[in-house]
Amino acid sequence: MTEEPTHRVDHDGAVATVTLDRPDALNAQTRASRRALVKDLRALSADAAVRCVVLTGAGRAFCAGQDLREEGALENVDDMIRETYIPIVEALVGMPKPVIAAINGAAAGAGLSIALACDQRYMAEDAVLMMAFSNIALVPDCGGSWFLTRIVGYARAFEIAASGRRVGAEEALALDLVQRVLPRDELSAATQTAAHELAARPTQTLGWTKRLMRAAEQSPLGDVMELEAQLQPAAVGSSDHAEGVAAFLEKREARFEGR
Ligand code: T3D
Repeated sequence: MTEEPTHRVDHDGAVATVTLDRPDALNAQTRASRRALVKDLRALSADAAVRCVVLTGAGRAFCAGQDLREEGALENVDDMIRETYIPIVEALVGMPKPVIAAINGAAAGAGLSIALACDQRYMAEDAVLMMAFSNIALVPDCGGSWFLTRIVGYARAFEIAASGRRVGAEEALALDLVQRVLPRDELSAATQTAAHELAARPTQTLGWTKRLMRAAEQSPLGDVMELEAQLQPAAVGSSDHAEGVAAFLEKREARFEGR
């Protein structure tokens, strides 16, 4: 039996858009949907023609987290997390190119964790973020506690997680949980414009920048400066660096190719 696709991947030039596509379940995720997602995220990671990824949801939600109707979802939950949730986060964080979440509607539970694992978040003005885990007496997973604490600090992160309340767009922007808030009907176009702009930047170097800044969140200054010293020779040797310097000296726009 062929399984229904649970997300789709659309390509437009160097931008790939991954749309979680179970709208009747608010794009809640099952074990099978997460396996399929991991596979495609890894493929996008390896595809040099893709220079920016957008992650969004079909219908009125971004992602409601775990599908609470999935039979057997809680069997061997620790292994399930290791096998399917953690690899999604690792694929997004380790993606050697920018990933923008276009939060078109509710991002709840692991759905919020997944959005927080992206590099940037654009949010529809009527969308909500929810650390829904405590509402069903679960602890945060999929990296949610790590990302939220780093972005908003311990006290605010704990309050949001413990209450399980809805965080609206205005508050999310003020807390830097999202970088832009847009009317719902403008979200997709604005995200695509930003994605195409990012895709025209020196992609390989942005991948290394991601790596450095993620390391900076958890490593001492000396370690990060050492990693900078290790990565800079590769950046210096890149054709995009040569193009960037040439464009600067010739007073023209650089045409980066991502390598
Ligand atoms: O459990 C494990 O395996 C461990 C791993 C856990 C990871 C997690 O993600 S735990 C957290 C799971 N997610 C939630 O608890 C979120 C539950 N959903 C909500 O809180 C709300 O639905 C939303 C805030 C997302 C949206 O609210 P609203 O008012 O816009 O919609 P609604 O009316 O609550 O939901 C609409 C429908 O979607 C409804 O179905 P119905 O009545 O129309 O047939 C609702 O049951 C369904 N739905 C919403 N979330 C889920 C879901 N169905 C399955 N799984 C869901 N997560």
